[in-house]
Amino acid sequence: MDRRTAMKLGGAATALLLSDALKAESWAGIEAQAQLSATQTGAFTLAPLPYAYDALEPYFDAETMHLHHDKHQQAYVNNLNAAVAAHSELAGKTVEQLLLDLNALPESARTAVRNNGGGQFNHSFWWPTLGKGSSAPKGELAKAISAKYGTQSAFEEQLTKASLSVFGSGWAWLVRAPDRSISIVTTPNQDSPIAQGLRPVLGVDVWEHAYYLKYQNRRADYVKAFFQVVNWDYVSSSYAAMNAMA
Ligand code: MN3
Repeated sequence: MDRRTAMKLGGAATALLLSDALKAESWAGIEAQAQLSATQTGAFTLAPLPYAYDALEPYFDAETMHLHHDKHQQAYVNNLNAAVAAHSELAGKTVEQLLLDLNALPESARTAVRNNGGGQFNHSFWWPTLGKGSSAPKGELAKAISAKYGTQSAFEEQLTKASLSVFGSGWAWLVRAPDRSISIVTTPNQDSPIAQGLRPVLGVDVWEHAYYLKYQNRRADYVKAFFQVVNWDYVSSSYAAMNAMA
């Protein structure tokens, strides 16, 4: 099956094809990631938000969402395109392929791809995990969280603690390792868990651009608000899809 055929078959098939090509231990059928995988031209693009800019009000304000998505993520996309355009051997690679083996990249592109490819991947992963209308994890994810952390509130406390521990800009994540274990990790800047072989399940963007307009320096208030806008239905089904595939 060639890539064009895989694209026509949709996200899940594309993800499987990539898994094959990369001999990855596991590959999640996460919709946002599959959409990214379908970017075949080397011309990375900014996908629209999967909801209205004001959909997460009053927790995440519309103005922040506009800036965060339209300006910050767009800048990552533009810079990633520029970095890849300067290296013909990188043409056609997906953002995941670029991030999975940063050491294989030409040294002159490595930092730009790490930062901007990470920014593109992390934000594209992130937007669909947000939304309103579901308040708790379900199914396999609910079981995994209670096995590891005891209760949902204990888990949220741990993820909050990790979010507050990030010095400067970065992310806190719930990740899934190839052995199916889950854990909480942090990454600096736009480093992505996939570069460490970990699949993100849930992330908290703790860059000030995510919260400064509304919450100023009060990162703790922002993280509290974050838990009001997690789309647990989406996150739970993405997690179940990871388990189903590996
Ligand atoms: Mn951000």
